[in-house]
Amino acid sequence: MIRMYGFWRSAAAFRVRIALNIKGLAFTEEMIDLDAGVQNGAAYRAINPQEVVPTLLIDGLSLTESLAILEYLEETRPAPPLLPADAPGRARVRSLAQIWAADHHPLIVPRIRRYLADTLGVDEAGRNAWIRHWFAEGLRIGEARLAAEPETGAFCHGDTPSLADLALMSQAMGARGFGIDLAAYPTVARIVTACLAREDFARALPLRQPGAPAAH
Ligand SMILES: N[C@@H](CCC(=O)N[C@@H](CS)C(=O)NCC(=O)O)C(=O)O
Repeated sequence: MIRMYGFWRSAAAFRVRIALNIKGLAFTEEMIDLDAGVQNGAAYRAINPQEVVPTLLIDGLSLTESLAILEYLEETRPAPPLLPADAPGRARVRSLAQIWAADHHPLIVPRIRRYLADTLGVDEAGRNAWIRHWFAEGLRIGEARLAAEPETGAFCHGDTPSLADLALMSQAMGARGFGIDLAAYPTVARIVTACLAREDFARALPLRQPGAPAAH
């Protein structure tokens, strides 16, 4: 059985949930309450010394870092593929995925928010401005590329989902949660709509996980 340590709101866990769903892999998820600081306790630190989610227990391994986990799933469970068959296509998909997962997501995680508040004394309004700025930057840059590049199709790369869509969705849903209107990014908004129409993406949504606030 595949097990994941995650959290309902975690963008990184969201990416992995989508991939597991697309590949038809059954899994259970134990929620590590990031708001309560459970990730920093001794019990979870023994599981993941980085004190972050996700951690994926699979094939007798304990894997961390969502992009590494996604690549492992792709190599060991290649169908259906989340990377294109051609090297230039794979380079493009990885490049897009890293915009959101490696450049922008790390700027808004709880430990960064805590440092802004506790060490730098940034108030809540300042912290929210920071978070919205970096969400918007990721969407602005993504929109510029997706709108201009001919490889963009119904999804970020062609007409089937790839790792780029997983990373885009994880940031776009977070941005929406912070009141950013995706309509300002029409290609992004169109791809988000296409992803949301799929059951494998929808079932992985943060607000559909145990512990999430009830939708209103
Ligand atoms: N680059 C890592 C990011 C992991 C990460 O920062 N996860 C967040 C939740 S999305 C977390 O657990 N944060 C805990 C904290 O910052 O205290 C990945 O993609 O897996």
